[in-house]
Parts: sequence; C-alpha cells; structure tokens
Amino acid sequence: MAPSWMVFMVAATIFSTATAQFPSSCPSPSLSSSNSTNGICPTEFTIIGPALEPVHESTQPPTGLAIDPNLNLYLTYPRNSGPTPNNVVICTSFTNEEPWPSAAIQNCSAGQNASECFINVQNVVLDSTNQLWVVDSGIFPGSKSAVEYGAKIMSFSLDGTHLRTYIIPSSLYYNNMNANDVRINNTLGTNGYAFLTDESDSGSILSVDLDTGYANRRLFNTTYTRADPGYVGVYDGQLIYGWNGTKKSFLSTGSDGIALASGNVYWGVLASRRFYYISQAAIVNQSISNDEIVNYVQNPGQCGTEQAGLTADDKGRVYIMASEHNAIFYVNTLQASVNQTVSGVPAGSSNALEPVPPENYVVKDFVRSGLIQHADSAAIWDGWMYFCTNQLELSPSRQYNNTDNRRGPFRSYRVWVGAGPAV
Ligand SMILES: *[C@@H]1O[C@H](CO)[C@@H](O)[C@H](O)[C@H]1NC(C)=O
Ligand SMILES: *[C@@H]1O[C@H](CO)[C@@H](O)[C@H](O)[C@H]1NC(C)=O
Ligand SMILES: *[C@@H]1O[C@H](CO)[C@@H](O)[C@H](O)[C@H]1NC(C)=O
Ligand SMILES: *[C@@H]1O[C@H](CO)[C@@H](O)[C@H](O)[C@H]1NC(C)=O
Ligand SMILES: *[C@@H]1O[C@H](CO)[C@@H](O)[C@H](O)[C@H]1NC(C)=O
Ligand SMILES: *[C@@H]1O[C@H](CO)[C@@H](O)[C@H](O)[C@H]1NC(C)=O
Ligand SMILES: *[C@@H]1O[C@H](CO)[C@@H](O)[C@H](O)[C@H]1NC(C)=O
Ligand SMILES: *[C@@H]1O[C@H](CO)[C@@H](O)[C@H](O)[C@H]1NC(C)=O
Ligand SMILES: CC(=O)N[C@H]1CO[C@H](CO)[C@@H](O)[C@@H]1O
Repeated sequence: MAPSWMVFMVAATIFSTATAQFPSSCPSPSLSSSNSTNGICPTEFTIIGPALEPVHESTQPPTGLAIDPNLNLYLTYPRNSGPTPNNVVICTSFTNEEPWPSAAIQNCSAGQNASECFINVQNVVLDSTNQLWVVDSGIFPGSKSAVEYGAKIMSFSLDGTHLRTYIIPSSLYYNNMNANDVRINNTLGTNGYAFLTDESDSGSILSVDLDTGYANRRLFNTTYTRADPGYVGVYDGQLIYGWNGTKKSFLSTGSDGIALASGNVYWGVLASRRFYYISQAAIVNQSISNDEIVNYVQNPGQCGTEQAGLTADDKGRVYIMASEHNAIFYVNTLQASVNQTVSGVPAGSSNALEPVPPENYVVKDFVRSGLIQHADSAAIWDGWMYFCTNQLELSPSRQYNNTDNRRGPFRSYRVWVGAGPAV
C-alpha cells in the first residue's frame, strides 16, 4: 500500500489535469472533432431520424388516432379519468375538431342500449377496406367493469354511416376485461377477424370472427399479458410510480399496444418492457385450447421500453411507441427487409414472406426527439406515419400527490416511413 501523501498527490494531479482539458462551455459542433468523447455537453441528447411535422393540436390529451385515404385525421378522447365532451372526433383544421360520426352518438342517454352509443372509446382504426372501427371498453368513468352490451367494436364507412357492431359478450367480462385497442385483418377466415388487447391487470388478447361475431378471450392472466410485478418506468428522465395522494403503488396495466404483421398478432405489455407475437391463424383456431395456446406465443426478447402503442407497415416493420425514450422504435419481422447480418444470417431474402426467427429480432431506434411526449397511437398512410402524443406519465395517477404535470396543447405529428400500412 502506498503512503497516504502519494495517493493525495496522484489524486490532485488527475483533478487539475481534468479541469484544464475538459471544455468549460459546450463546443460548437464544427469543433466537436477535437472533443470526440460521448457526452461533451451537459444537455447532449441525440436526435435521431427524420423530421417530425406537426399535424394537429388538441387541448385535451388524445389516446387514439386514425388517418383515412382522404387524409382526414381522427382522434379519441377516452373517459378513463372522467367525462370528455366528445369521445371520437374528426380534425377539421390544425386546432379544430368535430364530433364523429355524429354528436348524438358521443354520449349514451338515460336508458339507451349501451351497444348503440359511445361509453369510453379508446381508439379508432382504418382497415384495408376503408372502414373505420372504434373500440369501446364499455367502462364508465369511475367504474371497474364494462356495462352489459357496452364493450364492443363498431364499424363505419368513411362518410360516418354505421355498418355493424360486434358486442363482446358479458361472459368474457370476468376480472375487469378492459378492451383497449383493435386491429382488423379483412382477409383472414371468411369475413376477416378483429384482434383486441385487454389492458386489465390480468390482461388477455381477444379475437372476434367478423363473419359469425364469435368472440374469444385468450392468454388471460398469463405472463405474456400481465405487467411486471413492481414495474417502475421512466419518463423525461423521471421515475414513474402510481400515486393516490401520497400512497405509492406500482403500475399494473397489462397488454395494450397491438399490430398485425406477417400473419402474426404483435402486442406489448404496458407496465413492462416486453412484447410478444403469435400466429393469427393459431389464436383464432378453436381446436387449440386455452391451455395449449401459450405454446404458440413467440418471445423475441424485450424491447427496452414501456409502450402503449404499436403499428406496422407493409414491409413487415413493427413500430413500437417507446415512451421511456421520447422515441419510436422499429423491428423487422420479414427477412427481406433486414439489411445486416444477424447471428450468421445474411441480410435480405429472395422470399418476400420469409419470417425473421424470434431470436434474430433486433429492435432499433426509428426516431427520437424531445417532441415525442408519450406517443400513444400511430397509423400509417401513403408513406407517412401519423401519431398522437398525450404525456400520459405526467397525468395525476402517475404523479406524486396526483399533481397534473401535463401541459397542453397535445400535438400529433407525422414522420416519413416510406411505406404503406400493414393492413
Ligand atoms: C357529452 O356529455 C358531456 C357531459 O358529460 C357534455 O359536456 C358533452 O357536451 C356531451 N357531448 C355531446 C356531443 O353532446
Ligand atoms: C341491447 O342491444 C343488444 C344488441 O343489439 C341486444 O341483443 C339486446 O337485446 C338489447 N337489450 C335491450 C334491453 O334492448
Ligand atoms: C393471475 O396470476 C397470478 C400469478 O400466477 C396469480 O397470483 C393471480 O391470482 C391470478 N389472477 C387471477 C385473476 O386469476
Ligand atoms: C385513493 O385512496 C382513497 C383513500 O384511501 C380511496 O378512497 C380511493 O378509492 C383511492 N383511489 C383510487 C383511484 O384508488
Ligand atoms: C391477414 O391474413 C392473411 C390470411 O391469413 C395473411 O396472409 C396476412 O399476412 C394477414 N395480414 C397481416 C397484416 O398479418
Ligand atoms: C387448427 O389446429 C389444429 C391442431 O393444431 C390443426 O390440426 C388444424 O389444421 C388447424 N386448423 C387450421 C384451419 O389451421
Ligand atoms: C439499414 O436500414 C436502416 C433503416 O432504413 C438504415 O438507417 C441503415 O443505414 C441501413 N443499413 C445499411 C447497412 O444499409
Ligand atoms: C397534496 O395536495 C393537496 C391539494 O391538492 C395539498 O393540500 C396537500 O398539502 C398536498 N400534500 C403533499 C404531501 O404535498
Ligand atoms: C481534449 C480537447 O481536444 N479539448 C478541446 C475541446 O474543445 C475546446 C473548445 O473548443 C478546446 O479548448 C479543448 O482544447
């Protein structure tokens, strides 16, 4: 061991050398080659990806978003923490909105059958036949469970004409089933299928046969649909707990974001950094029992972020709304779109349908920017991805003493992806 005066001398030398050479102010970017270390500026925050174009500003935080072929934008204002004037709107300018498809449908009147009106719509999505679908949890603000006939998906034509309603039967409401998001595959089966996430604490994935209306609830309360116990996420550099006044809890939201790509259903578990996928054909196959279906779930590894939304493009890329990173991530599910060697598998494929095996999924940054304040829902049309932001983690239930630290207006953006929608 060295005498203590030597230790002191060495330490003093390192200290004075460091202060002499480390820049005391942020160098200009043109000088950065002489300061090549990572983290040269205290405010350094790498911005990644193409520019974001604002497309709309909302005074209230939206959760759901759709874009139609005429470039009309639709948003949903859910009623999880209280009434909202309109549940689903069409944007008529950068700041203006109108109730959609009508004002009358926005609120159920006393005694009205809950299948006919909006109770708590979470998202609105376009299918591949230009129908718009709304997913209604059927759960009134302050309630824990859906009202009978209230949990449903409804289809509309672009002019707002109601086409069909598929009611999720109350036999599937057990343990506070909470329909959160939906995607449609119009070509699967005889008349297509809808796939839904249930974001209850147990979580599950539902499918609805759009021919017969048969609804099935799968993967209920499995590790694939349930939050991580004791999950703590991060937002804008701040750790996020659940709060009721000064009583701390852990967030427990289950399966939430969903996308269809490459014949699979992709979903994420919100209070976790996990996502999974399963074959659409398998999850709708009634010969496969609920006990067996867990064996069909594919685990591509974690995605490194809490996430409330997924979407997919027609090149087999699944996009993940990476709320912990002010970012949107993506992962290739088709080998033809992979452009690097991964674990010995060379880039590309001559077979357009060759899937990437789950162990070769590589999740990457697509876009990262301080503007992305909890991207929630996203939709792709004509080369652009549209997404809404809502600062969810700054809302009262996630802030100490239930302070509302969200600051509007809440912006929706578009960003170039150079692809069309998956469905
Ligand atoms: C829906 O009900 C709320 C009150 O809960 C009201 O403020 C709002 O105007 C109603 N919306 C429409 C479109 O009538
Ligand atoms: C409510 O609507 C559903 C679906 O159309 C129907 O099956 C049910 O009988 C209706 N309930 C009442 C009380 O009218
Ligand atoms: C869900 O699974 C967990 C872990 O196995 C168990 O503790 C819990 O009781 C289950 N919940 C329900 C509603 O079945
Ligand atoms: C918050 O705590 C109060 C008092 O214990 C309780 O009455 C209330 O139901 C809790 N709220 C929520 C949303 O859990
Ligand atoms: C929709 O289903 C068809 C038929 O099974 C399948 O070929 C296609 O890949 C599915 N679409 C998506 C986007 O997964
Ligand atoms: C459904 O699953 C069973 C059992 O795995 C299989 O034999 C059958 O071919 C599947 N049906 C379809 C339509 O894929
Ligand atoms: C692979 O694709 C990504 C996304 O388009 C791009 O940023 C990257 O430069 C490509 N890499 C190669 C080696 O072509
Ligand atoms: C919590 O907020 C209430 C008002 O909303 C305030 O009266 C109380 O002092 C706050 N408590 C703490 C511990 O900050
Ligand atoms: C180690 C090094 O090259 N430091 C340089 C970083 O940039 C500042 C300001 O341009 C220079 O003064 C340092 O010499």
